Amino acid sequence: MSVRPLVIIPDSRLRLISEPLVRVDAKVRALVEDMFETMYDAPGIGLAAIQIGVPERVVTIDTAREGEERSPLALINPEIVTASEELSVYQEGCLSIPEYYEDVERPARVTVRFMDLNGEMQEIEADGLLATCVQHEIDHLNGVLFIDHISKLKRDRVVKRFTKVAKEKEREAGA
Ligand code: GNR
Ligand code: NI
Repeated sequence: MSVRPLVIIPDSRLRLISEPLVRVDAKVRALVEDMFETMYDAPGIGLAAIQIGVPERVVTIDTAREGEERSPLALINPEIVTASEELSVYQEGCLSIPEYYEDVERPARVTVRFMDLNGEMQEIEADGLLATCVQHEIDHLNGVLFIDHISKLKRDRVVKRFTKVAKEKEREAGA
């Protein structure tokens, strides 16, 4: 069990399409444990495996508030099967784009099909923050970031800022 380093933009791994899993074995369970540990440590309400550099279709979520009991949810190969026409707006953030927040509009309710840690198919209906979070995480599995849903002007500005920081860090490390 360990907290793993987070992959931050503009790292090109965040643009990979993650691979589906064929079965849930001990290796997948160990990955999920590391993902929960990393997500709670951050802290964040969701994490996709690619955010710790693993291009597999695995997501962890816990939208319980601080002080509330934990409600961990692990989704293997999650898929949206239905989405409401009604949209809702949430201010989103992403552990791969630290300390940047912007409003994003998405379907207000979704039905999600996935495999659980016992390898059994499950379906959940989500609304509110959970609906937003699960869509944000499934986007990660497809190489999509929440900044892809905002204006190009805002997106270019934030990518530029993180690119500059990454170059500075690289230079410090190399010097
Ligand atoms: O911690 C997170 N908070 C959040 C807030 C609003 C919408 C989505 C999210 S997910 C984010 C963690 C993350 O980057 N998951 O990929
Ligand atoms: Ni994210």
